[in-house]
Amino acid sequence: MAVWESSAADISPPAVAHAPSWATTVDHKQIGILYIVTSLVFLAVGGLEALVIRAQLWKPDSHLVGPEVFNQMFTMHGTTMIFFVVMPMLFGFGNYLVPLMIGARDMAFPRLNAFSYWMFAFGGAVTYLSFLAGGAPDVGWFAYAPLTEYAFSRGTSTDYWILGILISGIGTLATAVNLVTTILTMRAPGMSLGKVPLFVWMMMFDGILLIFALPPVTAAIIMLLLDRSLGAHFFDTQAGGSAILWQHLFWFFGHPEVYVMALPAFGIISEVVPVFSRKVIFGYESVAAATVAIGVLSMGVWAHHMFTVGMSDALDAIFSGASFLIAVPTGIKMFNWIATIYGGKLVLASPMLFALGFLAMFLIGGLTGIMLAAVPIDWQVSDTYFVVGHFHYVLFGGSLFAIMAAFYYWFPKATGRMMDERLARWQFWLMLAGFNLTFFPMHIAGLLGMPRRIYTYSADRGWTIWNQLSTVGAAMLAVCFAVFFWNLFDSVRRGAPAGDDPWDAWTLEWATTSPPAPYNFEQIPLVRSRRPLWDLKHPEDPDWEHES
Ligand code: HEM
Ligand SMILES: [Cu+2]
Repeated sequence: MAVWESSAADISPPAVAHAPSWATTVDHKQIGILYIVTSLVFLAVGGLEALVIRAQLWKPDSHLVGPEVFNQMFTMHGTTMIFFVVMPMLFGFGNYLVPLMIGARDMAFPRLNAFSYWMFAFGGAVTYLSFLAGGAPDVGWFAYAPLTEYAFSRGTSTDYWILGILISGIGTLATAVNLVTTILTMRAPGMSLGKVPLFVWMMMFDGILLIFALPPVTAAIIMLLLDRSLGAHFFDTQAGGSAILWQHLFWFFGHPEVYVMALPAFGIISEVVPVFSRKVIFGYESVAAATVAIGVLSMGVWAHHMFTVGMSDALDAIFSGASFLIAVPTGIKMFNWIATIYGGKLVLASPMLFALGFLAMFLIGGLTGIMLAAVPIDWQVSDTYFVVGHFHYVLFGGSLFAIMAAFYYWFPKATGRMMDERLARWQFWLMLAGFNLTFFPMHIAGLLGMPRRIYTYSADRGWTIWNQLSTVGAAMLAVCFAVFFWNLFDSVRRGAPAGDDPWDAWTLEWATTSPPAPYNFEQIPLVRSRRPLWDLKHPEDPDWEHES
């Protein structure tokens, strides 16, 4: 049986095709789509908050919004983007794709999976309900003590932040356990761990990383709750507590969190780049091994966020060294992707364009990261816009470019329709230009001494022009996302029929119909190599004859 043979006469959107109810579903594909759609809503909200920040900083001595609102905007923007956009969006893709890619019928714990989604949605809602209860959180996404102690943060906004993050964190931990279990126990016959698609490999380490990184921050958040409501003094220096303790606990999670967002993005790139270079990935084993190395190392670098709190020189040196080290496995991956592209027959369709955008932007973010790992440089630019520029190249460049590649690549699988390629190109160039225009000048403003999180500045500082460039860039990004949302919306209804395998790809998700039936595969496929679909399509030259 040709498993990729089309039987999908019905390509209406999955919502219509087979959905008794989205509210009660335990199907991994529907849950994946719920994750993705919900995080798109949050992306729009977080983007609007960014626009408020940028509008306020457009000119010196601006009074567009007051300082209170400004603090709420950058806090909610950061919190939203990290916890309610990038992480759940990547989990959405993981949920949708992992069972399909390993030839399984669902996740290991389908009901737990639904629970996870609802905890994320509920946590997000709780955080935003603060707006109705006297004001949104305004203490920054890393919520430094003692600012968050009741003495400095009256009212309930910080409690909303605590509860929202706590609730969504429970869902995240459940997803992590679910992903790891699924990948370890539900792979199709013949698919050893050395044969899983790299996206699956990276989602597994993503889960493992979360299982280690989440408990400390959960503990810290509960301690903060105790401080605020039951008179404990964990972080209250006046009563013998330690504010630095918060920073250690928070960043023990906060740094790995960067890789929690980056690993699935690396996984997406590792799927897209080979297919659109028409080559197998260069060095599968070393990409997989580098993932493990990144996972381990990322647990040991958290205090590079704390070079300026007054740790000992020895500690500064140790964390600086460990941070430099992490560039090695990351560099290995970069090398592997570039070696895959090199000499390939490049197909410059939209997923590949965004993947190339990812490679270039993430490289810049990585390079400024190495600069910041050098303690003397960090001492100079810590808490300036240089850092804001750096981490947006890593987070936005690293995750959103990959997420866009994922949308254009897998949309046909989930809906049976293609997205519009012409709009995709418009979006790509708008995003590339807008992104660099927004975030590159921030490095310069930072070097000129502009601190982060200031609500306004005076005209004589020389920061005005760099802020104006940033704000124009942000407006371009807004247009870029409008184009993207329109393309999604319109393609669901009117996109050209895609067929089962529009990109001539070779992993198992393309071996079933588009959209897949609720049970995914009529027959669980037998796997003999890393490219099972290639083997089926090319019986004269199957991969398993070459793979070790
Ligand atoms: C639409 C594009 C975006 C623009 C224009 C933008 C702009 C900004 C600005 C101006 C700040 C304030 C910096 C400060 O005062 O310290 C900020 C903070 C932040 N942004 Fe974005 N951003 C965008 C997208 C993203 C994305 C996609 C992420 C993904 C994770 C993200 C994560 C953050 C974080 C974590 C903060 C720190 C908030 C804090 O300091 O508490 N941003 N952003
Ligand atoms: Cu870090």
